[in-house]
Amino acid sequence: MADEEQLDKQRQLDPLRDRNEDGALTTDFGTRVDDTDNALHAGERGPTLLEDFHFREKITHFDHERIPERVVHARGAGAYGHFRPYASLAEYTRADFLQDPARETPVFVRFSTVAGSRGSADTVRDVRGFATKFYTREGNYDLVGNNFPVFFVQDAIKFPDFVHAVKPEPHHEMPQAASAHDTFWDFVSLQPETLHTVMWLMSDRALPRSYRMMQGFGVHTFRFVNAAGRGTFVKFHWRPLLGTHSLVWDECQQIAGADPDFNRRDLWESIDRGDFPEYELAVQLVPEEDEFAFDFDLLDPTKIIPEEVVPLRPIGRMTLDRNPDNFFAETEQVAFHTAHVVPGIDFTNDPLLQGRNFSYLDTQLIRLGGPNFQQLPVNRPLATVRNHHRDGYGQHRVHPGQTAYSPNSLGGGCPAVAGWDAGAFRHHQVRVDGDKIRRRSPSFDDHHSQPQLFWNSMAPWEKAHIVAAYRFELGKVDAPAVRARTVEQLNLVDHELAVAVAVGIGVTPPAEPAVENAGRTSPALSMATGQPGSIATRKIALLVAGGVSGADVTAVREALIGGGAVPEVLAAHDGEVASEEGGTVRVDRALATMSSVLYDAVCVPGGAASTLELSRDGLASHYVAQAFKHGKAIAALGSGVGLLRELGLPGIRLADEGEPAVDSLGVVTGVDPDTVLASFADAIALHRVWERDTDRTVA
Ligand code: HDE
Repeated sequence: MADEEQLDKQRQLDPLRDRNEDGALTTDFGTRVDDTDNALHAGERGPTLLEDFHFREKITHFDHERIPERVVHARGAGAYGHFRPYASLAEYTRADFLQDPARETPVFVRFSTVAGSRGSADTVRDVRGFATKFYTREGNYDLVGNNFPVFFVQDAIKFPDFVHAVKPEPHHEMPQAASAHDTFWDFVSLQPETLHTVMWLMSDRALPRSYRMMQGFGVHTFRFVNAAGRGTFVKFHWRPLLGTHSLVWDECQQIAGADPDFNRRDLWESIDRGDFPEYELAVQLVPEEDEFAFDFDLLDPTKIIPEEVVPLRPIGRMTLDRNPDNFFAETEQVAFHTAHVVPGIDFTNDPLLQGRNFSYLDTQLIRLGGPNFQQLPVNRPLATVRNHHRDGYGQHRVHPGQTAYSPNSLGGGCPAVAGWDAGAFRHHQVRVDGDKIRRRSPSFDDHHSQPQLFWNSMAPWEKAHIVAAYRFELGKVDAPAVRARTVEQLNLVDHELAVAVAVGIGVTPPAEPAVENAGRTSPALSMATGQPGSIATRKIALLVAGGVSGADVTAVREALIGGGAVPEVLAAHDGEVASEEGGTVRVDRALATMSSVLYDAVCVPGGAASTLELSRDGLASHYVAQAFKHGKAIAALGSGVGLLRELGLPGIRLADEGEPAVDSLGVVTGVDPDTVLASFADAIALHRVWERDTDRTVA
């Protein structure tokens, strides 16, 4: 356990932060150096001398800078924060960090994509990792989750096959960070247990707007254990306070070019601004005696417990409020491990979890170069570490004394093991009995009911996006048999889905449904309902040119900032533009550097000359047209409507001259700033206006 004053992770890190702020440049062994720009040569034009220890050390260190990237989840972004429970959970778990609402536990969270390499784009279609390290006083607890509640395979032994199938194909190493290729679809169409998670992958859940607007799930059924030793099954859910929101696919592909760091930058800038990401931790609790009360197996990681069956119970809140100081030292070297558990949280026999408990330790050994990775600053627990582990590469501890074994008498028997009552972890006692077999339980066999439940629960626009995603992905698959097999699999989920996909990819649609759709839904699965409506932290572009109404710009900025949004003024050039009132308006960004896909909404303030200039600029028109296509809120004040009028936005009514305000499917125009801005804010808070979604492919 840790002492009270030890429980501040930042205080622990402080002496390790090497600021290089003043003083002379030195070698790694501390000798000052008089020149770091010229190596030691024999004569001005002569060869470099071996004697130049500074040159050799500098180059050698550089040559060794790289470590292997993570085999999966290579690309990520991290942040520090803290977690606080709402109330004591002592009834279910003895985990110390879940006992006292007055106590904060420091955390480090790393978000990631899965398939892409370290330098790949953020906005690819992929699962997102959501891994949290709680630095508790009883040791580090890692909740290594994803933003989907289910996983592709049921048994860890299938993980290498799955990852090899989704990663770039081995002969030419293409495509990067994409599942839209033959080997992925070959594998998943032959392995029907993947159907459910693939359905999530084809949904907009795979395209999060922000790590701050993304759910997280522990996926497996874990076990809480209380002080009396009673176990309770538990599923973990993170719920973002800003709601769960996604991008659209066309937008994602463009962002991958306009700003490949889109999600990483969003996280960094939000924390920098003081818009701290917040998530509620909720649990689904199932008494051990109800283990077999469901029509699926609790140990099967391809299944959810529908929230309507076992409601979520919010248990605490996490706030991320500090960016790391050094990406490599912290975000790259953080080492998560599913078996980093604390007393009161335990495993189940989920065969995926059991395999992960081996893999995460193993992978850190190769990635971080040996068994002392727990001593790296970001990984170092706040709890005191005492044991007989010794030596190894990168050993930073100096262990005085004679004894490094147990039992010993020469070292006074120290350190001694503790009991459960003294805060030791004790594996939950369950009776295990069985033959040694390579076989899965028949209770893992149903691969179709839950994908169907997911499909049935989607709003029409969500269904349309799923169909479009299957068509896109399979459209990139060359092998006709793989396309056809995928359609066959989908027909075992839902006939309408299978037909809609088949039509788009040139496969003969199945004539008959292979199964009857049971019609079950779980409304909690849809992103269309139950989202908190707010414009907080949304980025809004204001398009301006010379002659813009300074009064409009001020009104828009004030209204948006008042709601917690982040407006930015964009013009053809940086600096400032003249306002129609004879003053100036400061420009935040040059239009050409900030594509429309990087904002949540766009506003065109009034000013006749400004509108005329913007209308002549293809960029500004393209900007608004793109925002429209992606379902974003658009506003134009006064004469600003002229820019929109030229675009001929389908199905949209724009305000006539002098008309106070018209809100037509989130396109808000008019001369009355107050009314226009109020409707604009409502439309932004909806996230997107899906009714005018022009990507729709099925009704
Ligand atoms: Fe992972 N996974 N995983 N995974 N995983 C790794 O560990 C693995 C799985 C997840 O930000 C690796 O340190 C196996 C499910 C996250 O550092 C590796 C299996 C879930 C991260 C590994 C799974 C995850 C990883 C690679 C199937 C959600 C990034 C680097 C049995 C519940 C953590 C590393 C970070 C990373 C193995 C399946 C989440 C190789 C064998 C299910 C968020 O150990």
